Amino acid sequence: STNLKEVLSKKIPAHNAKIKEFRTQHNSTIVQNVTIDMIYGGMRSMKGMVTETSVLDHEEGIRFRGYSIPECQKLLPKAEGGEQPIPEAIWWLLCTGDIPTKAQADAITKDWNARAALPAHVLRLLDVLPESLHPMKQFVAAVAALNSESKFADAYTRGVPKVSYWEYAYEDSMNLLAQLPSVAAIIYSNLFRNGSVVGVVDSNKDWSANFCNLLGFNDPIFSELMRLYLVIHADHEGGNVSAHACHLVGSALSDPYLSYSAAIAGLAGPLHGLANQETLVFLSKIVADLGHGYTEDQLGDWVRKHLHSGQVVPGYGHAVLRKTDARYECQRQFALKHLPNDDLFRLVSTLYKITPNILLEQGKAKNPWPNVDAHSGVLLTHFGLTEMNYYTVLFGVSRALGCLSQLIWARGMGLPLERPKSHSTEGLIKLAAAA
Ligand code: FCX
Repeated sequence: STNLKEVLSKKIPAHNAKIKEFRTQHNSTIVQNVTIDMIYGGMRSMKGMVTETSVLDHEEGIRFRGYSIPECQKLLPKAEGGEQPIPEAIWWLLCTGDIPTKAQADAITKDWNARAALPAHVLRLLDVLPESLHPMKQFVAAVAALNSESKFADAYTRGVPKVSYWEYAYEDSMNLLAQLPSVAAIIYSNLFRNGSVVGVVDSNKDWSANFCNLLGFNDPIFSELMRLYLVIHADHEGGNVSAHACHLVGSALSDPYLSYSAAIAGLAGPLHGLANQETLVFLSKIVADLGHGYTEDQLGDWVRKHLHSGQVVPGYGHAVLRKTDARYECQRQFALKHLPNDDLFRLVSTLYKITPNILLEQGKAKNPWPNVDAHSGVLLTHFGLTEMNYYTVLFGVSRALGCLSQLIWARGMGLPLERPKSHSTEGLIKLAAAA
C-alpha cells in the first residue's frame, strides 16, 4: 500500500503483541545497575527509554531502523535526477521500519503538499514577532501556535479510545511536517529578505525542493544538499535533548505541536542544535584573525588559545559518539564532490586534521572527533545561505521527522507518562550508605 496510515494500522498492533510477550517474560529482568555517577552525570549511558526509530552506536554512528547513512543513501528513493534520498523516504522508513518504494515516498510528497497551508493567525504571529527575536525562538512560538489545529487535542477532549490516539498523533504529525517548511521560510524571509520571497508550494516538487524554493534558492545542487541535510539530521535515538523533550512532553498527552515545540526549544541550546550556528561563528573568527593563508601550526595555536579562554570547540565532542560522526563524514563526501576548492571547506578539513589531537592533549573531552555540526554551516554558506543564526531552524525542520515518527509510535504503543524518580543529595547520601 502507498497509504502510510494503513500500513501503520497493521504494524502497530503486531508490534504491541511482540512487546506484550517480551514483557510477560522479562518485566523483572535486570539490564543495568544505576550508579551515583549516572545520576549526577546527566543520566549518561543510563538505559531508561524505548525509542524504535533509530539507535546510535558510539563508534559507527546512527542507524535509522537498522540502516546506516550510507545504506540509506544507497537504498532510499531519490528525486528525479538526484543522488540523495528524499526526506519523505526516511519518514516512511522511520515510521514503518521498511525501505519505501518510490511510489510510497511519492505518496508522502503528495500528501504533504496537500496539507501545507498555514492558518491565518500563525502568519499574523510571524509577522509581528520582532527582528530581535532569534529565528529558533520564532520557530518555537509558531509551532506552538499551530496547536490550534490539533486533531489530537480535539480527539482527547472528545474522549476517543486510547487505542486510537496514534491515529490523531499521525494526522497532526503529517500536517506539521507539511507546514514546517513554510513556517521556516517565512521566518527566513521576514528576518533576512524583508518579507519578500516566500513562494508557494508546488505540488509537483518534493518537500526539500519546495523548501528551497520557498527560501528563494533555485540551484538544484542546493536542493540535493537540503535533501542530505534533512535526512541526516532527522533522528539520533531517543535520549538527545530534542528527542527526549518531545517524548517527555508528549507523554503527558500534550499534542504533537506542543511536544515538538518543546523539542525545538531544546534544539536551540548551544550544546545541542545551536552548535551548527556556533561552528560558523567560530570559523568566521578564525578567518578574521588568520585569513586563509594560515599554517597548521598557526591554526593549532589559535584553537589552543580558544580552549584556554574557557570556550568549547563547537562541532567537536559528543555525549555518546566516540568516533567521527557518520553525519560529518557524509557531508565531507558531499563537499569533496561539489566544493573541493572552497576556502571554508579547506579550513574545516584542516581543523579535522589538528583539532582531535589538541582536544586529546587538553584531556577533557571524552570524544575528540567532529560531530554533525562541524560541517553543515560550511556547505550552506557555499550555496549562499550565509545567515548563520538561521541554521538551527533547518535542523529543527529535519528533527521533526524523527521526533514525530517516534511520537506516533509512543502513542501507538500506549507508552505512559514519563516520571523518573529524583532524589535530593541528602537522600542519595542515605541511599549510598545503605547500599
Ligand atoms: N571543546 C572543548 N571542551 C570540550 C569539548 C569541546 N568540543 N567537548 C567536551 N569538552 C569538555 C566538556 O566541556 C567537559 O568539560 P568540563 O568537565 O570542564 O565541564 C569535558 O570535556 C567532558 O565532557 P564530555 O563528557 O566529553 O562531553 P559531554 O557529554 O558532557 O558533552 C557535548 C557533549 C557535545 C555537549 C560537548 O562535547 C560539547 O560541548 N561540544 C561542543 C558543542 C557541540 O558541538 N554540540 C553539538 C553536539 C551534537 F552533535 C548535537 O547534539 O547537535
